[in-house]
Amino acid sequence: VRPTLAVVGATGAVGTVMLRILSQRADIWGEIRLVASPRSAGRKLAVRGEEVEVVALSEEAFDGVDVAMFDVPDEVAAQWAPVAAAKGVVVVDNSGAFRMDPQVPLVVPEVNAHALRSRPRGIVANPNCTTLSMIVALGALHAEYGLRELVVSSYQAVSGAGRAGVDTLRRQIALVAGTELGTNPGDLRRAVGDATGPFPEPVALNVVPWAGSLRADGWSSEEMKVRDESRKILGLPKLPVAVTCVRVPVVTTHSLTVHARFQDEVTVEGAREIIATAPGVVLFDNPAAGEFPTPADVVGTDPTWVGRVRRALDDPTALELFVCGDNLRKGAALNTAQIAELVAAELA
Ligand code: 2RA
Repeated sequence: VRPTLAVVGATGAVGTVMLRILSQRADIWGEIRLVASPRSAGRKLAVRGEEVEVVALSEEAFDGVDVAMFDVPDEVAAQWAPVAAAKGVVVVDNSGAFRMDPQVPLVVPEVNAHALRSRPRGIVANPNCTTLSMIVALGALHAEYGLRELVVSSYQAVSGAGRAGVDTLRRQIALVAGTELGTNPGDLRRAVGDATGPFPEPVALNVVPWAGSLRADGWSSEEMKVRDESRKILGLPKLPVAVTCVRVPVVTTHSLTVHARFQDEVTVEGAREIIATAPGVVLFDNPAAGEFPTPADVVGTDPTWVGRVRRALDDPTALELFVCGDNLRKGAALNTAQIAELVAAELA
């Protein structure tokens, strides 16, 4: 019999993309049960071409379930993932609740599928979308060259902050379109007023050097996630990682600039070949023809796109890259689906 899958958080921003991905990928599942907050119970959503009624999150919702994907806030996952796991369900959790738990593997199938073997809590964690948007490319380069240091800046899409993020950008764009706002200090902030949604500053016609919440010494939670999760996935617990996370007025697809230093000298030709042949990565790098990845082209696609591959001018062991990945697909739903498929293959 084919395994039963539960999608917990089916009505959210990532849940919506998940249902689309489940409809597009090889159909390995028996029942797909859609689970959400009691507020959404009774709604009908389409998956695999069928309307499925959403059931409320409860212990019984996990009866007979083999694998459950969680796309819910941290506190909901922290409460309910152990409930599901106690019933023998393998949980693939996309929240931040368990990622750094040493008893929970943090898995990117192209990079560290082997980590799936040990999951004593019955929970597997899916990385944060910013980490995921670059780590497949970096994992491939690390396997060949041995990573020694990372310096990263992100250009994060507003859908990383969920539906509220997208609604906020759209509202602000409507407010500023056709005006001369953005030409005097503070004019954008005054026009937008309190309507900054999940962001601390206007995001339309602006860039905001902040994502997440405040951590020690001025770091943001998003920056700490990129550092901690990259170390865990790559198995490099002491990797020096310098990161600044920035929100930009893009709906979906995170971009990153990466300065990656390796053990020995690298060549652009070698790096390009690794990137071009790595599973899940696309090399799109011909600046003479105006070709490099941008969110406008990458959104809605599965791979990690890499362009602007250069050797650092002052360090023959380092590369400079520009990387784009759809933060809702590989950055969230797709990676979760890939992990769940690996677990399902074990159960078969
Ligand atoms: C963001 N990475 O883009 C976060 C969401 N997990 O806000």
